[in-house]
Amino acid sequence: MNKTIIVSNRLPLQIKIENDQLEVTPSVGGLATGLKSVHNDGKSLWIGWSGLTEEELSEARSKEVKKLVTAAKCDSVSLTQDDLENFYYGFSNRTLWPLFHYFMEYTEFDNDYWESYKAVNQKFADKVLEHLEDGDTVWVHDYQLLLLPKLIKEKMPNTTIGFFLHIPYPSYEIFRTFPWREELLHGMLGADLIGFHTYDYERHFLSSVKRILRLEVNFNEVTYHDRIVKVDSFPMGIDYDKFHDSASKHKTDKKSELQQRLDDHIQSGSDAKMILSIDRMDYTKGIPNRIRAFEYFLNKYPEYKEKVRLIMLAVPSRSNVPQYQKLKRDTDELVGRINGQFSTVSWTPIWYFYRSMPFENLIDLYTSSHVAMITPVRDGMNLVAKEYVATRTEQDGVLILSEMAGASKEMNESMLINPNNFEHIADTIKYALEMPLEEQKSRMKILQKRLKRYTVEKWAEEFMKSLHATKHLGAVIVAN
Ligand code: GDG
Repeated sequence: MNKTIIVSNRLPLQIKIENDQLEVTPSVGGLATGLKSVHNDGKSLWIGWSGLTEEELSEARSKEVKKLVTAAKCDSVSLTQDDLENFYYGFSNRTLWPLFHYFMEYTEFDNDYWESYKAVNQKFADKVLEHLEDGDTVWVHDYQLLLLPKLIKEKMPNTTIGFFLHIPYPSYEIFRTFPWREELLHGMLGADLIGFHTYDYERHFLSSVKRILRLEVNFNEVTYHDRIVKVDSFPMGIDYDKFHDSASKHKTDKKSELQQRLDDHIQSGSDAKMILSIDRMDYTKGIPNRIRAFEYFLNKYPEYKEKVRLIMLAVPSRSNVPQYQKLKRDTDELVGRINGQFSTVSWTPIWYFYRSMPFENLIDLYTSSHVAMITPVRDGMNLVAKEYVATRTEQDGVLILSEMAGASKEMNESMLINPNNFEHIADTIKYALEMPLEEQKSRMKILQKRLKRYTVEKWAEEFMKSLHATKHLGAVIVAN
């Protein structure tokens, strides 16, 4: 029986050293959930990095990790501290991440980073090739592994390879500035199917392929050597039932301390309302803009003072990259300034948490907030927006969503805003806070129906179906 190999930068397990002991927890992220059906059914293997560098692993410990990883039907790629610095924090997060999110001013083109990126992609390829047999299928994930499809295809041309990009694909005008643009495109075109979250990303990619490589493109098919590469959009969903059911169950569970505090706030005034935002602390998520827009709202509509609170959960991320450190300082300062300026003895306008929270607290936040304000300046999809909607079991609540998030393409019934237009955001916050229940429900109902239908499992299923169908495309071009 042929197998499916999933490849991503990180494995669907988190391995840490705590008190000199290895600690393993399964990842609860969207990708791990979505690929459960692909990974658990039938014959499959997941390849990725364990989270511990070679320097952190003694020989004995490596064996222990190997055992844990094998038990979860995985195999790990061994990375050094230097790989981590140059491939991960360097090329992946200081070059590709900012460039693909339109942050040209943050993008570093560094040859050492590039060399490391190529070397680490080769390490992943070697690991895949160790396991690969004729007729197997490989699904490669995300921007850390753009060169991998080609490295596999060159050695094993009969392998069916899928690639999915979780972040935006930028317009040609941005992508063309990239010094290694041809190599990157050839790397991706090693795949038989290339998937993006939205049709726009797909179009941008095809335009780069046409203009940079001068390849023939027919609708969404690229003729590449003796093959056809299919390009398509697969908007990623969430595990709808998990969020919806947790929110229903949450009503009868014993209240957490956080929930108690949230209830106290809501009961503090007859119309006290909460606006929620949750993101990784990342400059693409538009955190400072959101705080400034909230300040603008309080100035423009002072009658809302003491009646509304912004709850902001910012999860620490990539904190050794300078731009992330600056973002953290700017955010701290902005929150401090606004709270200093507006607070009263009984009211603090912004509750700011810089940490991650357990899943149950996330549900507390989603279910207690009248409005969710998800306003990235650029975001591949944004699953938080979808999770908020899934937890609204009474179909009340309003989602304010940035047009710059991939999710906006499927969530027209939310209140769409441009994250740079504070005037419009302020008016939208007011509208959301005053929206009649009937309108909230009619919007939520449609949003929920769509999310329930196109879940993350469905996303994985559709991608795999489309990937297997490409076998037929290969046959057509050979016959011609
Ligand atoms: C990338 C792309 C694309 C957040 N805080 C906590 C927590 N979370 C969970 C959320 C959500 C996930 O993390 C974040 O997903 P997003 O999609 O919002 O954002 P990225 O991490 O930037 O993901 C993005 C995604 O890939 C998938 O393709 O949508 O555009 O940038 O699931 O619930 N979970 C827990 N505690 C927290 O404090 N337990």
